[in-house]
Amino acid sequence: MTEEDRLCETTLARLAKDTQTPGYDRGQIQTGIVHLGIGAFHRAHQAVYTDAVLANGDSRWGILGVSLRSADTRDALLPQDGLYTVAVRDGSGDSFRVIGSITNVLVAPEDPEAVLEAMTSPAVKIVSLTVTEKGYCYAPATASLDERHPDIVHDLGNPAAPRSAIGFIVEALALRRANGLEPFTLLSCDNLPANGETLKRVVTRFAELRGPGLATFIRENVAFPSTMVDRIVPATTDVDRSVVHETTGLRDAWPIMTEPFTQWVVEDHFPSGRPAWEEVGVTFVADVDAFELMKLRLLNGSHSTLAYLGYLAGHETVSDVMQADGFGAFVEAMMDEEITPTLPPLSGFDLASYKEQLRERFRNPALRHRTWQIAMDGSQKLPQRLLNTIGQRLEQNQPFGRLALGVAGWMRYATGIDEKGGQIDVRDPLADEFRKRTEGKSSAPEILDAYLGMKQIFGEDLASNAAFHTAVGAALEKLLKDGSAKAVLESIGG
Ligand code: CS2
Repeated sequence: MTEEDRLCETTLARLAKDTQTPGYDRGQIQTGIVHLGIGAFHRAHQAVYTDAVLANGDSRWGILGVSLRSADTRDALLPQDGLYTVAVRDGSGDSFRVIGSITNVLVAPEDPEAVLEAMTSPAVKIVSLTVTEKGYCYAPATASLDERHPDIVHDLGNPAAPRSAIGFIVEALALRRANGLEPFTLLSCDNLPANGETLKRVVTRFAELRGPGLATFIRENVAFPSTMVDRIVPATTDVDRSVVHETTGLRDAWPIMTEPFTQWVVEDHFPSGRPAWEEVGVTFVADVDAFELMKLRLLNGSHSTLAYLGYLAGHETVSDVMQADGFGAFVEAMMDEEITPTLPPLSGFDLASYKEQLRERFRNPALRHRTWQIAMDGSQKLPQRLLNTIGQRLEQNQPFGRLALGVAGWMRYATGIDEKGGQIDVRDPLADEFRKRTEGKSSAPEILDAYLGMKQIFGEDLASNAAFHTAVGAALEKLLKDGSAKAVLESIGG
């Protein structure tokens, strides 16, 4: 591979004709947004909407991306002048578009000061985040700041050289306040219920630990609109890189693979201004909660359930799982009978087609979305994806056998041993604790109790609820005895 065929400003003209390019003068773009957590999802979603705003002629909204851990994204994108390809794929063919909205990428651990400097620039009006659930440094069951989290302890002791997103945000707000600059709007784009409020809760608590004045300032002056974000973005593989190279004619070190569907619903509360995202497909609403719950419970709840049960049944991707006997019917019944009755009404919204479309998206044969990828960080995902829904079913005194099978699937998966006795590479901030708690235990009641002791996931109420105990215990028993494929078939009466 030569440098001449690498995607960058000077090679853009050589792209295959049907590849869409930025089409605006990138030299004129200012940085108006700092984005923390510049992973694949951000590059398939917010950066694409913002690219369209820049193409509409408003050059104030370039994005400076920050990686909080590794240098991979910076190393891939900077030699390409921040450009990258988004490949949109479904069964009917692929389309390719080069995105130009990223103006720079910083790697926080290498130079925290540079990140703070970017965040305190007067031109920056928005700090957005996709740092995943664990990036909020909270206890999953309560979504309140984990004050013993090592990064939080570190950042309280070293405010000028933080490690966590929370530490960066609070220090940058303190500096802006000291410099007489208006604060930025904080825009959480992670899959959490009431993500704006959650961010506000952890940020103000952290600020309180630094000193009362700062916390009051933040509470009174900083906007935290909530958002619902949606687009399926599997991890990029080398095969994907080759496809992009062959089709577009240029080599991209880190292209993004995604689906045609994309959705962004945002609360319209941006006191310092925002891009005209409404002109490029974003929906602005007064309150996003009902959308967020719908998406988290129907899409992400089903996704996680399919990931655990599908992985255990030996399936590599979500579309493979959807083709396997019984799984499609299982997820449909789970959505209709167990999840839908827990959702707040959304007037004028066609929920039946939304659910049908979700299953169609899961079946997308062109996306190789690995069950293993979705299975990651289950301890951080379970409460908002499955447990809160179950909590509501319990209040309604209604059955929740399929949701319970999803939770049991996670427990079985997190033991680290698959149905054939092979190792599972369990990625989770609490993976060590799972191992310690379940080691040497083989019966369903023992394993169940080991997990339910983790109050940071299950909370007090659920862990001690007899009906929950019985349902998840029975599901786990079935999984251990019969395996996932059979348990799924039985739960749809097959
Ligand atoms: C997935 C999500 O990996 C996961 O946990 O459930 O990333 C999902 O693909 C997105 O939320 C879709 O919007």
